[in-house]
Amino acid sequence: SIDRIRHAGLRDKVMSAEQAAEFVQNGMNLAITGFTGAGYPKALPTAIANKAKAAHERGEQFSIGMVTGASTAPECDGVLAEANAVHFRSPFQSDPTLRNSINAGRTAYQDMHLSHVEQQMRQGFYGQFDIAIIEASGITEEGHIIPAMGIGHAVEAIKCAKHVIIEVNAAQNAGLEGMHDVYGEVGLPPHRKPIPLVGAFDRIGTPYIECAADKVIAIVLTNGGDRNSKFADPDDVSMRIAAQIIDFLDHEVKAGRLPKSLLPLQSGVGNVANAVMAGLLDAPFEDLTGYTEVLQDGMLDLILAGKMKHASATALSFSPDALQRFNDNIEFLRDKLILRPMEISNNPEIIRRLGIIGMNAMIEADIYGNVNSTHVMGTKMMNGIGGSGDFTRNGFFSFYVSPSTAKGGAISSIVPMVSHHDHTEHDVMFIVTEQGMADLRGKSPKQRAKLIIENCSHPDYRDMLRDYYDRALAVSEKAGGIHTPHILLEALSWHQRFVETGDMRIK
Ligand code: 0RQ
Repeated sequence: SIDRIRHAGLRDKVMSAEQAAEFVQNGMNLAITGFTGAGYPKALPTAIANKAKAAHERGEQFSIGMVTGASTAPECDGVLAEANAVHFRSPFQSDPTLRNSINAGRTAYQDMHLSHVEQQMRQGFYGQFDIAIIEASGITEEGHIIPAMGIGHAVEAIKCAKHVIIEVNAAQNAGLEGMHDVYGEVGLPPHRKPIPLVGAFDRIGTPYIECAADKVIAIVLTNGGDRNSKFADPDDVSMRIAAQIIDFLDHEVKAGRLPKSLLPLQSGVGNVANAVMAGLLDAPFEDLTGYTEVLQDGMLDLILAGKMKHASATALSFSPDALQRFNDNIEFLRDKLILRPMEISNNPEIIRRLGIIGMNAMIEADIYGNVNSTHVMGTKMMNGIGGSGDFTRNGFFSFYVSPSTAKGGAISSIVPMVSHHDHTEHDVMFIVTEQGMADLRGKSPKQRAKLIIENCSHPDYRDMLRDYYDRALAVSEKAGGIHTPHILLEALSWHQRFVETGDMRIK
C-alpha cells in the first residue's frame, strides 16, 4: 500500500505496471533485482512481456538485455522468456522457460561468478544500463530504499542505471526494515580499501539503499509473494551425504583443528544442500554461524532451534512453511540475520578472511576432482555457476556433494573427465556422495583418483572407472606423461554413450 512510501514526493510517482512498462523500449539494457527466487519485481516483467508480445504480433522486434542478482521466478524470468523478450541474460538463472530459451539459442547467456557482477557493471562492461527495476519493502522519509527479501546487485543497479523503477511490495514483512546492511564502497582499483568486515555478523553499512529521488521515474505498488519453492523432504541419499560431512567436521573438532562452533557456513542451492543444514540440527556443534549467499529453510531452522547464533546472506529463499516461520518469528530473528549486497556476501577477500566452510552441489566430478556445476552432457545449461566458485576457491573448506548417480542410475556423477569445467582440481577439497567421501587435500591426481573411485562412485560404475583408470595409466605412460592419466579419445565417451543410448553403462 501507499503507506510503505514515506517520502511524500515519491508518492506522486506511483503508477500502474502497464504505465511503468511504457518506459521500457526495445533493445534496452535493464538491471533487475532478484536473487534465488527472492527480491525480484512481481508486476513489471509481465507488463513488459505483454508489451513484447504485442510488438511481435505487429511484426516488430522487442527484446531486452537483463542482468539480475541471481535466479528470479516464473513471473519474472519465466514470463519474459515465454514472450521471447530476453536477448541477453546474466549472471544466474534457474527458470525452466528461460533455460529452454538459452538452450535453444534464443537467449545469449553469460554465466559468471556472482562476486564479479557489480564490479563489471561499475566498470561499464555491460554498457549503460537504461533502467534499474528494484523490488523494495518500503521507502523511507528520506527516499531511501528498504530492500525486500534479497539485495543481490541492487546497490550497483541503482548507481549505474540512468533511471530507476521501484516496485514496493506490501506483501513483504514491514519488519524487514533494519535487517539489511548496505555497504557500497568497494569501488574500482587502484583506489580500493580493505572491506572493514572481520566477523560474519559485523555491520559495516546502512540499513537502506540510497537513491536520488530524481532518478526514480516510476513506482509500482505490488502485493505478491516470492517464488517460495518447496524443498523435497531429505531422503536417504541426502541424509547419508549430510551425515558424512557432519562426521568429518566432528572429527576435526575433536582433533582440535576446528572450534566447536565450526567456522561460518555457506550452503548452496537445492535439496541436498538444504538437507545438510537439516542434518546439523542434531549434530554436536553449538553457536554455529552462517555466511552464505542464499539462506534456505535449513539455516533458518538452525537459528530458530538455537543451534546457529546468527547468519549473513544476500537473500532469503524459503519454502511457504519456512516463510511462515520467518514471519512469525521476525522479532526474534531481527538481531540474528543480516542481508548484504552480493558483492559483500560473495567477496573473495571476506570469504578468505572468515575461513568459510563452503558446501555446494554439483552435476558431476571427475576422478581427479574437477567439478562441473552447470552443464548436462557438456552442452546443455542447467542453472549456472552462481556463487559456488567464489566459495570454492576462497573458502577454508570446500565440499562438493551429489548423489553418485542421476536419472535412475543411467548417469554416473563420477566420470573419467568432466564434460564442462567449473571448479578445478586445485580448488575442490572434498567430494561427498551417499557412497562415501574423498578428502582430496594434499593428494596428487593419481592419489585422488583412487580415493574418488573407491569412496564416491556408485558400485554399478566402480569397475568401469577402475578399468578406465588402469588403462589410462598404461596409455599415458606410453605417451610419456602419467601425472594425470587419460585416454583422450575415450575420456568423454561415457557422455557420448548417454547421448546416443540414454545410458552411460555399457549394455
Ligand atoms: O534434474 O529434476 O530433471 O531430474 O539435475 O539435481 O540432485 O536434485 O540436485 O537440486 O541440488 O541441484 C548442481 C544443478 C544440483 C545445483 C545443481 C539433474 C537431476 C535433476 C537437480 P531433474 P538434484 P540439486 C549458491 C551456489 C550451481 C550453482 C550453485 C546448481 C537436477 O546445485 O545449480 O552451486 N549448482 N550455487 O537429475 C545429468 C548429471 C546430473 C543431472 C544431477 N550428472 N547429469 N543431470 N542432474 N546430476 C546459490 C547461488 O549461486 C545463487
